[in-house]
Amino acid sequence: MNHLFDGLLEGRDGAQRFAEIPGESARHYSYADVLAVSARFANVLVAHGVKPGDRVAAQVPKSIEAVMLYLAVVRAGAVFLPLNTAYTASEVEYFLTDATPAIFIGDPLKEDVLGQVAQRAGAAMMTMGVWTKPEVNAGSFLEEGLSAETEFRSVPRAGDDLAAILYTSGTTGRSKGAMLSHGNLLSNAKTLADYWRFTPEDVLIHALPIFHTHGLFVAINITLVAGGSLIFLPHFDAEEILSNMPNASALMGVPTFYTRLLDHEGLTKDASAHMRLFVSGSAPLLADTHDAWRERTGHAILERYGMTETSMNTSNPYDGERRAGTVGYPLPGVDVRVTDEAGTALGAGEIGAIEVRGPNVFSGYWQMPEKTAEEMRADGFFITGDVGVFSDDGYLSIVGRSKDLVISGGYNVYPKEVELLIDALPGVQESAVIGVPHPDFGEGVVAVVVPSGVDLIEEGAVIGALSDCLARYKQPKRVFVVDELPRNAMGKVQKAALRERFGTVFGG
Ligand code: MLC
Ligand code: AMP
Repeated sequence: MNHLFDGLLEGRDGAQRFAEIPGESARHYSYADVLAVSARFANVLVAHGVKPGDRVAAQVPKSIEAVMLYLAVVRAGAVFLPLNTAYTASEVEYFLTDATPAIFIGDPLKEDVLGQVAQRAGAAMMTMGVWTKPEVNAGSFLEEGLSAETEFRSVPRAGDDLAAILYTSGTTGRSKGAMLSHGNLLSNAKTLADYWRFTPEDVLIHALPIFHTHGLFVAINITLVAGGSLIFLPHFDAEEILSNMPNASALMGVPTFYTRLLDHEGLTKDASAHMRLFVSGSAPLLADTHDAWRERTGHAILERYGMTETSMNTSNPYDGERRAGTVGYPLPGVDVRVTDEAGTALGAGEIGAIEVRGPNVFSGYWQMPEKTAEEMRADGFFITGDVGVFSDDGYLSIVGRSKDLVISGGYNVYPKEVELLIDALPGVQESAVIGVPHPDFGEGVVAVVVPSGVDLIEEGAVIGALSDCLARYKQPKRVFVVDELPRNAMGKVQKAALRERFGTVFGG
């Protein structure tokens, strides 16, 4: 028994649809295809020497085959390591060196540079290929998949075996690999599918990237475990989403999805009449957005709260009040508490650190036992770094973060990582990176830089210098030069003062 794969696909009817992939070469994917293609891919992995417990890293464009790669890795008993397609080669090098995967499946356009990166990390590099374009697939993973057997006996794995490592940036600037087990992922998928009432009739519009928890585990695992189907879109496009709503029942998105859809005149009660559920997460949904959505469509967006290390922790109720500005109740089986600095649980109305415990909570950071220990309490609670408060009737609100983190369009940016790179630039004495209100991304990244000498520091030069080493979404959208950074009596940079000073640069 392979805990996650068998758990997700138990009792599926092969003839049933798993995905519709609209577009130029529109096609359908049945559950029988899921079984056959994931088997083919698992056979390819094994033929390349992948053994249980090996890591398989992938930085590949969104495709249904990339989803099958995830399932194949799980079936082969290996550990899936998806990487944001926006990461630069130097970012990828860190992940490969840290996780030492057996195979890295990457972008053919960057094969030269990534091939060297993979080689230095001791991984074999393959390219993914495009299923619908066999003519461009020479030597690719897909080409091998096309001729592989459609049967594969899934490698037995237990609930506490690793299924995936997802990197999440750290406050020190170094990313940490969150180790997620078969049990973590399956338990959360089952809980959510049940809580949000997913059934085989559901059709989820999938427009999220598939290298993060939200698009990969929440959206896809829920659909699989419920036996539902996806309308699988390559990326967010308001027009596309609206045109698919009449054939769909649910949408999952980050708040930017909802603000962009609200900006579209096509969003009406009629356009969304066939939908039963809109879920938002990964970043705070403004109460204004919640209210405007309800007004325009008649639907109350269901906001939930999670993170890479824990998958989903809390959710507004399916029935009952979906309260704007809150992330709802702890999910069944998940303990959530708000604590003071000593770790003592606080009562309703008192603000403190959000801690969670449950079958969803990860087993630790890859090869960083000291970091894991710093964030885990002896009684099994994980300290999330989020700050919150429970209402008298049990709704959790997130009121801030104790971790220095910017969330831009649902992507996390850790200021320290950006500051270290800016500080290393010639002419820079020091810098502070902050997030300030941004009308589209919720928060936008801003760098405040102190020069070391008299030379002029140009905004464009700073951003340009980062472009080779930092994914685009992490790069500051604005850079300001100041004589000195505000500090408190302890010498700590007062980021709150900077956020105040530069708070309106995006018109926020
Ligand atoms: C794109 N850009 C961003 C950005 N996305 N900049 C900052 N933040 C972002 N999130 C850059 C582009 O490179 C481009 O730069 C410019 O901004 C405009 O791009 P765009 O074409 O308008 O953006 P788009 O491609 O439409 O992407 C926006 C988006 C996307 C919101 C659709 O970022 C997205 O899909 N976000 C979802 C992230 C997500 O899945 N998070 C879940 C994490 S899991 P230029 O200058 O080159 O033009 C998690 C746990 C949980 O957090 O609870 O779920
Ligand atoms: P990540 O590390 O990418 O998984 O991001 C997780 C972080 O996103 C959490 O620790 C929160 O800070 C934030 N987050 C997720 N969902 C919500 C939400 N609904 N409201 C506010 N913040 C959220």
